[in-house]
Amino acid sequence: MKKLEIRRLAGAMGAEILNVDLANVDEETWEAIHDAYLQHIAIFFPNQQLDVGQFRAWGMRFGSLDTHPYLKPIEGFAPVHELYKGPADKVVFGGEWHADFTFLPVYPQAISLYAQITPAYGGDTLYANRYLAYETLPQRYKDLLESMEAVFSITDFYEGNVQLMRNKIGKQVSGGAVHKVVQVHPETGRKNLLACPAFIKHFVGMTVPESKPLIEFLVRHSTRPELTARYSWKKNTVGIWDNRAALHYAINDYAGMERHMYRLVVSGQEAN
Ligand SMILES: O=C(O)CCC(=O)C(=O)O
Ligand SMILES: [Fe+2]
Repeated sequence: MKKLEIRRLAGAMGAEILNVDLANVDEETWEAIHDAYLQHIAIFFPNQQLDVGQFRAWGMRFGSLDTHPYLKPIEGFAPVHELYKGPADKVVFGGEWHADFTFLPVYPQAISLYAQITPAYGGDTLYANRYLAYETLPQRYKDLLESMEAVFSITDFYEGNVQLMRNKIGKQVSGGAVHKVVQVHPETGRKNLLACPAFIKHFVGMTVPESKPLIEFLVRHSTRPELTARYSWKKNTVGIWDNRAALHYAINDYAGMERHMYRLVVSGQEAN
């Protein structure tokens, strides 16, 4: 196996891997990639030449794939689907800090995108490291949060997002879930903070107004610039991020231009 050539994106998280052809990955290289994914949380592979089937096979190395309840799959390649934002489209998919589908009891492990068309500038994705969010809390907050749970539900944000997308299907998910605020990552065993502003509603045993100040603090803390990385996509880059360790945010700053991604979602497992 050749050693991975890794270029870190920022102090907090994220890395580009420069010397791998995802169409030809032997077992040892796969293990190194998987280690890099767990360590860097979001990893990106520029200049890949995969067909949709190969992209799907890449995703399936991480686990089984989820069918998206709102978006049509690419014909013949379900459940891989597309994200497309055209020059006149106003709404972006994922334009708020979130971890995907945390309004479900079991939420996805990972999201992978494969860039097909990227705007001349803009359309970056922001990521925030949830391990660091936990680790940088003062001990008193860690103690307080250890036993706390929160209610997450699907919100107008997500419904509105998807309503305006082109390749949608009519199905709706109604979601509501209770999660521990301090989560233990099933593979790394590391604690991380789940303060997902798109979907978190209130703490269990507290009303919305009672929860609001602490939620606001935790979200602000989780998304401080020091805890984030930003990725600027180029055509043919494949990226994957660990939805159990990151928040992410799609930046809506390329009005008048096109952005087109293939997308797949790796299924999560029952929480511990
Ligand atoms: O398009 C992006 O940059 C990310 C969108 C998003 O939130 C997702 O794919 O889950
Ligand atoms: Fe997302």
